[in-house]
Amino acid sequence: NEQIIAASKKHPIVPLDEGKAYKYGTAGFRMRADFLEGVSFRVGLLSALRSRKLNSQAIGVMITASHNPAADNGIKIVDPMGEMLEQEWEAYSTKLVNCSTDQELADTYTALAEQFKIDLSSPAKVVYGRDTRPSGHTLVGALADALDATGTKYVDYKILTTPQLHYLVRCTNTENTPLSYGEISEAGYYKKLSEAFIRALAGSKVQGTLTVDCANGVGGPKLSEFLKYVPQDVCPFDVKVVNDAVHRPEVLNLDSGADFVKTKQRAPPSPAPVLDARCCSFDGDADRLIYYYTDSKTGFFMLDGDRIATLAASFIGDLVRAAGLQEELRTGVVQTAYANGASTQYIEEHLRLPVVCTSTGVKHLHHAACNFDIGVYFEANGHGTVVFSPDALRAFKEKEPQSPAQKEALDSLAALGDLINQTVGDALSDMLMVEVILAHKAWTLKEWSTTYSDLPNRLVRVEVGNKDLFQATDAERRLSHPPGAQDEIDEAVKKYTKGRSFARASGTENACRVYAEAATRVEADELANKVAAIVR
Ligand code: 16G
Ligand code: ZN
Repeated sequence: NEQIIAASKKHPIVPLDEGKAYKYGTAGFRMRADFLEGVSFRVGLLSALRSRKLNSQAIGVMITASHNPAADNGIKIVDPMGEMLEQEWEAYSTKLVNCSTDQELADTYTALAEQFKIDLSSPAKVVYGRDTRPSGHTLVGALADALDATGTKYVDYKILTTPQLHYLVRCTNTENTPLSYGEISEAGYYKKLSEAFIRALAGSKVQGTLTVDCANGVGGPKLSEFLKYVPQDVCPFDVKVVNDAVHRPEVLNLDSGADFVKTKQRAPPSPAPVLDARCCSFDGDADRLIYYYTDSKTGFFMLDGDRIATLAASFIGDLVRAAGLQEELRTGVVQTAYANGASTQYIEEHLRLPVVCTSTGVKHLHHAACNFDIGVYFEANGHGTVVFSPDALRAFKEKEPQSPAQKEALDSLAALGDLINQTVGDALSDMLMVEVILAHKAWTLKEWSTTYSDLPNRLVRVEVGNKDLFQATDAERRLSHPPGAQDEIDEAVKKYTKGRSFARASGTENACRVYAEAATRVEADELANKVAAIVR
């Protein structure tokens, strides 16, 4: 305890304004970086406890603020299989971070250890990485001091994308087991992906050039590194990496990246859009992906998370049938209330697959997707992946094919199982999946975009005094509080053809968000404004 107190003095916590507390939110602790040094130290203490609680398995810590401005940063804890921290422990980390003195911190740490019967002399391990933000350097220093003070072994993987860190955590904890996930190194990640990419293409050729906007974040250098692992003679893959100025931290996420494209509904101004070019954007830590193109007649067209989900579900659904596994394996799609109603209808009626709706936040979607043998999940904002159950992966490898076509389908499914990051949404891995599917179907983005037509929709951010007054149920599709609000919303929605609208409190800022869709642009806007007025 002396050691913890002495080390903590070097990384004091910044007191917040009266009545405010730090909170482990949807994406961990996230705010202006100057507040986070003490937080990072305390997250180190918590990760050490969590590792010891889970039989010395490695815990991951990722330092990133994703698509937020360069001056922000954030800290997230990753559980042993590469999944998000268990929810109950979010509360313990919030508790530890909000201790007001070093003594209270040390006492709370000891109390948690006692509560969970943790042997503080057993081994513990933490692995961590950070994005390209300059503040990350100080934050990992504070983290390492906490790990030293608690006798925890650690590996500093330096600069990584968020999904790479998730990958490394899973590899570390499955080494030399039947669940082994890959070589425990950044190079191992590239090798696994490039090898699976070639296998999944199975001779199909990627057409034309793909332009990848990397938001001037960590995805740029990592994508360039990955490309060195793709032998151009075997597998021609023409990628133009743009917005990769990581040496200029002030331009991170500036007028670029997946969040910019999704919220502004337009291509990044730089480089100047090229007509009909196949483009995609990563976000600042490369866990979100959005595709788009600009047509000479119809202008900008975006293929967001909903489109990626439908593309993946349609392709994988066909493969499962071709492999004769449709009776054995349950395939389904998980969305949030933000998914365009047209995409949901397309999946249910055209692809004939079940759709589950969950609350916003990757942990909710991921969890629900794991209830299927093949679970496709994407948020409309471009974060998502496809998860395969152990039964599914076994079937791909062990089922005896009865025909060459069936063998081909089984091999493709096995390759996708290796290509698609099983731990979390991964822009690089998802991009390779999309490229594989487009290559197999010989589709351009235009052909992909004609599978269904989106309902016009509008998202409004509403400033409210206290967003906690707004409580939602039914996967955030209905308000239970304040009383009466939902009845008013229902009244408004009834008046519109194909109308759908909901309001929910943001999990990341003090505001409410209103989403509305309807048969026409004018109606969607009108409905959004009406519901915003009800909430305001
Ligand atoms: C976080 C979530 C993201 C979600 C967003 C919603 C993770 C890793 N990230 O960024 O999935 O879409 O919050 O923000 O879970 P909101 O609650 O402010 O609308
Ligand atoms: Zn991100």
